[in-house]
Amino acid sequence: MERNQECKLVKEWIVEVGNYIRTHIHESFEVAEKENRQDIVTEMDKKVQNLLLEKIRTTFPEDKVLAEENGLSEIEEMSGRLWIIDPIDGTLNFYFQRENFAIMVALFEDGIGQLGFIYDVMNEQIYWGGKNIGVYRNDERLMSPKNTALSNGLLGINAFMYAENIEHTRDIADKSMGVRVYGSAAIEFIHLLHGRIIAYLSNLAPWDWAAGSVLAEELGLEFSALNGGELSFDTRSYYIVGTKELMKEVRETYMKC
Ligand code: 2AM
Ligand code: CA
Ligand code: CA
Ligand code: CA
Repeated sequence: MERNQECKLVKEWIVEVGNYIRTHIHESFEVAEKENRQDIVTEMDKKVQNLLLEKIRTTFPEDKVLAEENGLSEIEEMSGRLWIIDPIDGTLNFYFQRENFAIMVALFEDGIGQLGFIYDVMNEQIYWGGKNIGVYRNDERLMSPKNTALSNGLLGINAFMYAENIEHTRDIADKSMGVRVYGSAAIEFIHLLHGRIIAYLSNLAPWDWAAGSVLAEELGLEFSALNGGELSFDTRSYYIVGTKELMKEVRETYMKC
């Protein structure tokens, strides 16, 4: 299937599943704890993942899938086509606020990001695009955000990393104009694509950073592990994405490699 056609199809699937969430948004959902009491999964997370999975498996039976829920969170190797799914990013926001959450899907080929999709379900805005095809919000093409230096913009951060100064998070944040915490990696990426924040630092699993990284890179932003090393598809990593100017300063001042 051609890239364009593939992109259009996946966009339609995500919007359809997002519409399903919106029609059920005022219902109560069963919820279960995962690793700790703040780490929860609702029946809607699982339902959304299954709906997307079914469509991917039917249309692309050869492709691999890595996804947060239902035992699909490990991958043996990165060769070939791999879909990475976060069915609901910002589950705590979904559960307590019924907004500020998103569906994220990415396509990687041989470990390289090709397509990214972030659907802000309650605002009905889909951010999509990929390598050499640009980045769009619904039908509108986004321009690259300004290449702002660390000292001139706001940062999205993980509050725990700030509090504990993990990998110099607080040192970096204190050089900026201020920090923001939105509670969803997807929502942070959306602000970043629009230039409303100029970097995002967090402790993320691959499904948290995959789609956003593809879109950010296409708009001229850079991403890496916060210690300068490789990002892992096997585990969570301290992650940073930001403008080139900011990343240069962070690399030169704080990264070990
Ligand atoms: P999630 O809602 O899909 O779990 C909130 O802090 C942001 O970090 C969300 O994007 C959340 O994704 C992500 N996150 C990743 N790992 C997390 C964890 N162990 N606990 C809470 N949030 C986590
Ligand atoms: Ca989760
Ligand atoms: Ca997530
Ligand atoms: Ca999730």
